[in-house]
Amino acid sequence: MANVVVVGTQWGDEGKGKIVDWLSERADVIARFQGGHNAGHTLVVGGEVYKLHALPSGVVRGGKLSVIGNGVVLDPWHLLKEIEGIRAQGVEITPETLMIAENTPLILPFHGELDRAREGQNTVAKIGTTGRGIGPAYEDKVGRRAIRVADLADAATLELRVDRALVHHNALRNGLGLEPIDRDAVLEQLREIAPAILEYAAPVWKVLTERRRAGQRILFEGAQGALLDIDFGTYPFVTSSNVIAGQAATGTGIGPGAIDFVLGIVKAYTTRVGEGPFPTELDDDDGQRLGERGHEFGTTTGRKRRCGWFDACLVRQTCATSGVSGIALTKLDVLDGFETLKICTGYELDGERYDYLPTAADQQARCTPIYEEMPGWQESTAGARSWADLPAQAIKYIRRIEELIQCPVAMVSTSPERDDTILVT
Ligand code: 2SA
Ligand code: MG
Repeated sequence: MANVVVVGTQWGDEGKGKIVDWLSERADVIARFQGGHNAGHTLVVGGEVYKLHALPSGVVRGGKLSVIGNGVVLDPWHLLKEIEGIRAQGVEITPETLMIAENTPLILPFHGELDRAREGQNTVAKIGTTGRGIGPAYEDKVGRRAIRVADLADAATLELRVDRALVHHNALRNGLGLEPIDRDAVLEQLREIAPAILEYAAPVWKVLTERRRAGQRILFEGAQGALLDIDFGTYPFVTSSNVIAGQAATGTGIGPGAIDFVLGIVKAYTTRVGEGPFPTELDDDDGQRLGERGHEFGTTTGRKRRCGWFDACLVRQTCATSGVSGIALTKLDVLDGFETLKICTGYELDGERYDYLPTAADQQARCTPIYEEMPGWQESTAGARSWADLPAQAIKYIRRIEELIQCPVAMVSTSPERDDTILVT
């Protein structure tokens, strides 16, 4: 398969990191196309654990080009720290192995402050963000007042850009009771960091086009999940970027025709962090058990994730909006030992049956799941590497999911270790 996009099909934390790492071995270029360091991908390679937030997962493999596309919002200070940490683990990162699109908007310290100030007010405005300034940075991008990587190269442009941003931000901060921004301090910080960031700056759209023409394979690495998509997610409890597969094209500057396969990552149950509707959420022993067995704590913020049964209705919907070609089912082993498993096949709302999640927030909040029950399995599926290693009931569960979401299973992952993967050919 030539160019593959990997996207989360739920609310993030589906286990994309491992799959991306696995696929990156077969790719030449690995590109991030949205989000920022609100992502958290944990990779386990040869027993070594790598925690990545802003860097594409490809960096831990030698001989690959990792790309941060224009669809990303980049905190330059965070990035340099992350590079330093990964280097300390023995990984080589150079301008030949890492490129940042010149038109990538930056996350500045005042974006994080604004994000946290809004969240801290604990009013109706609370989203449960990661507090990393993601939303405010995207607001500035769309508001045409962002400072982009290329702006770092010219002192006069940088001043103009900072002034443009501050007009807006100081007015906003005044309303929130925050101190005005120290213009000179911001400029100084940016000038200081500019050379280190510019080292990696490149016209990514051009590099990708050339690489593609040369027959190289590109892996587009999504972060978060489709239900956090700014357009198709559970708005307003979403992240501020398009997360769905179409964004891989606009977030890097390559046409949609370049995408050969969309791999949707699907966790065998459901989790979510932050506020917002979650029809199959469990706050009983089963939910507790899913969280404990699945180690459901955020890689970025350490927050405990909300847990619930598999929602086939939602995944059918996200497979459609991302045009998923096939799915990778992850964390099946977390379900080992359950007496009975439930799968949500649709919702009931005001006496009517829905085969999709309605868009209106009040309706989303009131949807009650319609469940189908299946017997579980008592054997362990952890580490299974072929269908023959799986109990019959587990195979039935996978096949039922496939039917309900109307999308074929391309692979099954049975532990965080990269080789514990069953390929469906
Ligand atoms: P933000 O910070 O503006 O993007 O937050 C908006 C909503 O998006 C959710 N969100 C996430 N949900 C799950 N995983 C995410 N990334 C980290 C990870 C999470 C962590 O992959 O492990 O470590 O806590 C992620 N990023 C954003 C967020 O919870 C809000 O609901
Ligand atoms: Mg994650």
